Amino acid sequence: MAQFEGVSQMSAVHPKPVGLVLQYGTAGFRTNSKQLDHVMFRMGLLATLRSKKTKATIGVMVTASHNPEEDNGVKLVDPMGEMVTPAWEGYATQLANAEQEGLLTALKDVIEREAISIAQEASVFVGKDTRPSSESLSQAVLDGVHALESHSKDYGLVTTPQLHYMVCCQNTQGRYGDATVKGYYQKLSQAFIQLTKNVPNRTDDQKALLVDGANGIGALKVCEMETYLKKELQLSVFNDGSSGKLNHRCGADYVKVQQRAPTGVEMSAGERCWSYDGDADRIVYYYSDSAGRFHLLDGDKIATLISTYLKELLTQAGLDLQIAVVQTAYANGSSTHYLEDTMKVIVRCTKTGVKHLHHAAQEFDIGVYFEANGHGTVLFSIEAEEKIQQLAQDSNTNDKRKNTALLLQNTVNLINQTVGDAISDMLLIEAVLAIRGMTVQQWDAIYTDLPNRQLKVKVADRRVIDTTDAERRTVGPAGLQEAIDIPVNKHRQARSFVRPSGTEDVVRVYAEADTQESADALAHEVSLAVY
Ligand code: 16G
Ligand code: ZN
Repeated sequence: MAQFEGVSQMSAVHPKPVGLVLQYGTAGFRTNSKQLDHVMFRMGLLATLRSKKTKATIGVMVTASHNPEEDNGVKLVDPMGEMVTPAWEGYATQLANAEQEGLLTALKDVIEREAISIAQEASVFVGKDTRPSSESLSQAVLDGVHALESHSKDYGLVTTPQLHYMVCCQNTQGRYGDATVKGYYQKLSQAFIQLTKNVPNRTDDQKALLVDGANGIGALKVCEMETYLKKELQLSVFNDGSSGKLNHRCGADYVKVQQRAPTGVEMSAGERCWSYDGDADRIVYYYSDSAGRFHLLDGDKIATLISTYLKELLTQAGLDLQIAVVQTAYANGSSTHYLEDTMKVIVRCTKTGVKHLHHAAQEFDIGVYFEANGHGTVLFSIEAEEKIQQLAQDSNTNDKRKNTALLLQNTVNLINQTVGDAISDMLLIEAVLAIRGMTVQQWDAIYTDLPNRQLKVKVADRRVIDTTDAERRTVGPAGLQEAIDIPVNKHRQARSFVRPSGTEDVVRVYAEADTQESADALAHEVSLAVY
């Protein structure tokens, strides 16, 4: 078939290094950018097949998020903006690893197994982050799409959540919004302005924020967004990519793991600051107090702030909707306690990786999910959205309930439900702080984090570690869990777990305890058990 000839010809331009084996991991393929050209071309092919199969637009995002600038990566976005299914992750691995002469066979195998009609039209949206390698790698994706004679739309430089949003808008015929970057800014900024317009006496100080753009796409896009906000937020953007290196000593991952401020941000005591990661799907807040102590407000604090706000609104509106918070093993023990015991909301724990949290959050009327690293969003069920809308339009409702329903409606519009979105999360957090008249210190004081420490351990083969109970315990190799339990039992309020990383060739160790010294010692003792 002509199409397969096109694939053969074009794949010769994007040859696979013989013997190279890569795996579609937690967040797609991710490795040194020099090894990825053939993978990108093949993901263009696979996205086209997925589009033919689903009869919908599929997204391909070229990014390696918080990894160093030299790395790159790629992930596929399914029709509603969600991650692709496990079977297709398997096809992605199969296609990426087929040697040059076996590519057509591998491709035809997917077509056969999925009973794909090759004549079906296809459409693929492509986006990329600001890494120097992203330009040519996204061209390789487009080459793959065109080799199968499919339609493509190249969004160029966008954040990962923006691409997810475009895919969802396109496949819902605009019901979710316009599939344009401008449409995205308009929808979010209007919702933010509506939410904050009745907040009395917001001073310039309350509107001012410092931003660490991680020298990446987030910096670029938040500046674009700012013009739509009509001075309702006043941002000072640092690490905007004009001089520094992407994610180097800055960005959400650095701040969270190192528990310190990024370089390049001039913060004074009490000022609200936040950091994005390299593709702007994560956000963490922080400030330093008058004694110069650094305070981090991570994904757990964000989930608490948002779920408290939503729960209050639901009570005020008299809406009987079930709200739950989804976390991972990394969630600080204090946050889980606070949510369960004080807030009385349902808390679920899943494995690391957005797809797991997203899936769990879909089971509730309102599912707030955040990883401690700052990746998260809120999902509203169709029924929940309908109930909110009915109440907002009901002429028999009293003014107070109606206003609350309108707040809820604008909150829904402000949230990018397709995936965690640092720009949308930031606007939501700012709106909640403004509506509740809270300072960042008051937000921080809702509960006190247990001191914690994360370490990485390099081992011969990290895959020998097998976990259970949402990665909170190990079941292999034999004896490891017992070796972890011994030091855990020696410390107070202690918890620790280990898991193989899905993005790096390391084992991750997490420990928390009543003091920083204890948490550090525990992390160290547990890493010795892993060797
Ligand atoms: C990826 C995941 C993130 C997870 C991280 C864990 C997505 C979109 N991203 O960045 O959610 O926290 O991996 O990395 O799923 P690790 O397995 O190396 O600890
Ligand atoms: Zn990211």
